[in-house]
Amino acid sequence: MRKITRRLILKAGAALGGALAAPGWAAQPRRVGRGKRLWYRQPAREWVEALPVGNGRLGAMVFGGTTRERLQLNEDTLWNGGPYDPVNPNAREALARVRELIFAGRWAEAQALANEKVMAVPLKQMAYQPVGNLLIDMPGSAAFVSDYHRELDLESALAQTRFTRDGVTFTREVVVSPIDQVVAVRLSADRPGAIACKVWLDSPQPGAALRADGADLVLAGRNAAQDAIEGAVRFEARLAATPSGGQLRSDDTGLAVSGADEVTLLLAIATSYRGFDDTSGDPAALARQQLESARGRGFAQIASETAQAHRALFDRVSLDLGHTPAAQQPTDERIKASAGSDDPALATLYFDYGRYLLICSSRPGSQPANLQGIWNDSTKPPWESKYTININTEMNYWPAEPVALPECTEPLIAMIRDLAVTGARTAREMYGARGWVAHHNTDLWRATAPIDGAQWGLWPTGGAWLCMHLWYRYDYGRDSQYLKSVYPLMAGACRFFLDALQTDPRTGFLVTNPSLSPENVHPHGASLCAGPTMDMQILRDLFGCTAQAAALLRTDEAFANDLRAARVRLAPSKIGAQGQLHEWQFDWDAGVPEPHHRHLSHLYGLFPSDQIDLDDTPELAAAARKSLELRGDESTGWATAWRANLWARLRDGEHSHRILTFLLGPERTYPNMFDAHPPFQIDGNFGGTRAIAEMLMQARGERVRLLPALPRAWPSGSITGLRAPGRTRVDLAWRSGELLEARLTSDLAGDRTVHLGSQSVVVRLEPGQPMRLRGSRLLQA
Ligand code: FUC
Repeated sequence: MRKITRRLILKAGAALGGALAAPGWAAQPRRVGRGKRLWYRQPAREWVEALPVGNGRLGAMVFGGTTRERLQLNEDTLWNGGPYDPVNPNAREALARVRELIFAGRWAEAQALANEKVMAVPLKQMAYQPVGNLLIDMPGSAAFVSDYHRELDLESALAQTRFTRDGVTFTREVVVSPIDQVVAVRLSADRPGAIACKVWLDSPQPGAALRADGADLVLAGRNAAQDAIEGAVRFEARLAATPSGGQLRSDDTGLAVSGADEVTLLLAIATSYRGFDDTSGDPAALARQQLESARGRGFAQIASETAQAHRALFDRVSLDLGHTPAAQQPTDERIKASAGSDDPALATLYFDYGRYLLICSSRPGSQPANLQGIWNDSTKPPWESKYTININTEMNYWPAEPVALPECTEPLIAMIRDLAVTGARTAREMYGARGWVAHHNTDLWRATAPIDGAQWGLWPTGGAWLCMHLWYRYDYGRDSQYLKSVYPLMAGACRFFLDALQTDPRTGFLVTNPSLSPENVHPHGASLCAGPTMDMQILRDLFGCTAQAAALLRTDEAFANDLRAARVRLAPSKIGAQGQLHEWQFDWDAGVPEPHHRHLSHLYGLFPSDQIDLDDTPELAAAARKSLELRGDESTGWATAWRANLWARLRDGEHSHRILTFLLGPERTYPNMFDAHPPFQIDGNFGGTRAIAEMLMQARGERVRLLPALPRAWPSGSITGLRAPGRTRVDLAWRSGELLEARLTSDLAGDRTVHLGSQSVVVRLEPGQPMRLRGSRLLQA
């Protein structure tokens, strides 16, 4: 290994003059097929063809109809129910027996008892809800429409519909402003006085009623009860129309505009939700206030400030995987043709769309992205469109740090703060333990008890896994004030396990009990077990980083020592008779009823964790590979995305790309590019985005691996603005499958080990001084 010294850096710095002009990252001129946008030649016929816009809190799906426009609306705090505590009062007493039965090998009996005594009341959590629709009817027939075009511009976060009828070209633009907190719509035409429309709001929520309030329209309602939990959320939407020219009339059925040159619609939506234990907000006052401050600002200003705020995040990363003529087709046609076409730019679009969706569904102050981000049109959404924290919520945030969107994790961090409160009660009452615990799901009310049924829900490691995202945020950003603020959450999650872990009488190792390997039934007629591999891997990570955090913060030395002592007593990952990684403490993998189970829980150690690594733990990496082969390549959307990440970690770019091709094809990607579980679930979009990043660069601690899984299908390309731990920025360009140039920049001085194939060099980064490495031998520039 070569060491690159300070003297060499100075030399590299001197050579920097030419770096920005290097062909790899020259700005691409905008041409058809190059724009970062989704586009179509027809209106959306169904919801999965409509285009999502959002500001983290407010979301809309834009259909782009020619006689009726529909904006399907969401607000991220409109969920069923109200504050509730689902801990089962019988759970604690029954748990001792459940544990005994599990250690005695009577797993099915343990599961039956747990189902009878331990599970949450109610057994389900609350569902995320749609607000309703903003509808715009325009006169004229769809039959006389020509030159139809509909698009979503990922850079300006603007959805646009354009068409011609009776010689007039109509344009409709939609943005959701993170600054003004309104949905803004502009209707315009190329002939004066041509805009006529009727505008109104509807809602599937109980008792929702529409009325005119002066010139505004107001829709007020409340949420529904569910599973005997009373609805406690009130909401209000307020809509104002500002026509230029023409006339505006409003009554309790809607607004009518005629003879206008242009109309701007502004829509504010608010609820009474103030927190998981407080629904005393005043939605009418909030919506009025939001609308008042946006009114009079004009669509152009709102849209340009929205674009500016969006681009401040979106423009941090730029990916180019090359373009072929396939990229000139409409997005739905590209998806349909993707399996047989050479269209590397489709992967680029998927990557850009993933970043777009994260920015639009998870902004500071909003709720975290749920199973559908913020976009849900059903009052009975799949899996309640809530937070499934045995993979799906974590996957939503897999791209955040590497694609330089750390702010987008703030809602997740805020949710973990809430869970540490509600989960402390669950820990105490259900387990008699300190700290806090969250099982496999949570909702707006931050419920933490086990739900659905023991075979899915009695998994105590959801909160622990979420806490890893607290650590990633620190590791990438190295802000010790931030670490101090989240350390108590990590310590609380650890404290629960210090109390709740059991000594396995067979092996003497510390194990979780009861637990399960997410949603997988083992050969003994149950999921419940002790010490599934995933739990051990997650706790090894959590105890390790929490002890490290305590050391960095110079606090809790004795506690950190307890964590280190417990960590080495956790049952290790093991290799089984098939050469596979054990999913459980026993070598059960060959006998499972569902060999292609979608979850890859025991491979957590390979990704997202790095406990298993080709260089550091080659035997375990080979076993993980075997397990991955046994599970197969094609699965549900998110599970396919996880597979692509895992193969990238095994540095098999061809395999990863093959899986990604399936993910981007019509079976797993809807025409609007939303991931298909099926049905729509946004995690696959985010997991796929991370997989693309992971194929190009992998980083852990102070180690950076360049182009670890570059497939032949992406022979030349570049990416700028990726992030690695230690506030490190990584820019890369490659040609004919070979590294052209890499540029590492950090404002923290320190060594980084850079790997490329079998080459590696240690470079010393100095604040703000880019370090350039050239070619397949990593020569300093
Ligand atoms: C887990 C998965 C399902 C689905 C659901 C939301 O239960 O096993 O596939 O993604 O979450």
